[in-house]
Amino acid sequence: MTIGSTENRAILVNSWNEWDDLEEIIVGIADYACFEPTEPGNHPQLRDKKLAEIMSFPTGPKKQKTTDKANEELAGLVALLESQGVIVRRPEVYDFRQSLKTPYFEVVNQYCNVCPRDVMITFGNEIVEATMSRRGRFFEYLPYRKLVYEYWDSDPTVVWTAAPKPTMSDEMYREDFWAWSLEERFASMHNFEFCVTQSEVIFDAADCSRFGRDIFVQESMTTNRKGIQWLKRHLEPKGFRVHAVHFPLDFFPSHIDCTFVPLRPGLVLTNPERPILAEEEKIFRDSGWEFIFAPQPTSNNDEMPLFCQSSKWLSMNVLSISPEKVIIEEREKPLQALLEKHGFEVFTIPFRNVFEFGGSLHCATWDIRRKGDCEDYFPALN
Ligand code: DAV
Repeated sequence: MTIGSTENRAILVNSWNEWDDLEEIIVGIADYACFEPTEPGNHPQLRDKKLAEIMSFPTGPKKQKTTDKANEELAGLVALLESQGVIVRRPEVYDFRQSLKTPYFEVVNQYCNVCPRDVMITFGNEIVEATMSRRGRFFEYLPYRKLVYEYWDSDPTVVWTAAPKPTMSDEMYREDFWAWSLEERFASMHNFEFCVTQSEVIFDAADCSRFGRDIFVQESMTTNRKGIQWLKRHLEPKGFRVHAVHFPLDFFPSHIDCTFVPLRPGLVLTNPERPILAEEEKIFRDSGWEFIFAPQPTSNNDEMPLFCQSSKWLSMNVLSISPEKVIIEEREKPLQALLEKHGFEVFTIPFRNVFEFGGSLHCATWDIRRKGDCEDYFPALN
């Protein structure tokens, strides 16, 4: 394999998969976070259905106390990572309270930069900024630019790519998606048409999962087929293989890391309510991969924080420090037991106050450097 040879380089950016020994990572911050705006690509809902009848989803900045609590838990993650010898960097503070007006859209405020995973991704020595899929997140790459410049300036082998920015005009969205009944969703679950159309290249970085030479990309509310095609044409000439993956029972898919989570070579944590399409499962089976079902999360969907837009499956949004060590949310005891049974050392930290900022431990981070090179974990594809 020619890609990924790390001989004789002062390497700052090098990460090929989700599990190798972690050396350097970015952890998001909650300062100036706002409620995500209602827009064609996103109709945020209050968790409490009764409350939702009398109160609309808020706009503007989140309460200082809410932001402080999230920052405290993010600081706990930083401390744990540092205690494990990992270098942790933070993005710049950015004022998400600013409204936006572009030639194609307006939003009253932006969102936050708690979840670098959604925006930024490292493919080996390359940093890619995703197109993003929602208006409130159009400029979310900006708080990471200072870090990107630092890596790019210091390490001449770093490649830096910004994927094409979409217009995010009305034509890019299918707004009636939000009004479909569950029956309609069930009937059309194999069409994989969601709130974004196929008119422009759209992807969020968190729909990608990195398995060395093979990259799996979920088609979702935040990544369309053109987005996957762009990733394919961009990455395959460099030696990667890019595969689209689908989870037909997930009617509101966004980001693969609560659905399909590799833990080490040969082992994926899978979501029992969102099985992968059979023909896509075969790719894994043929190369000897084992799937383990995540246990039911300790909260059901109604018990998630009031403003949290993610599902109970944030329980699966774990962060690997190495193929033997994984960080999970402290309440998820059944998951802890499962992982320990499979030989992992499990670290638990409180993180629920981060949930309404877009995710859990995997979402709130962006890998810069892990030990190891590009490996082929799918011999049956050769
Ligand atoms: O299952 O709700 C959430 C992903 C958060 N970035 C889910 C996916």
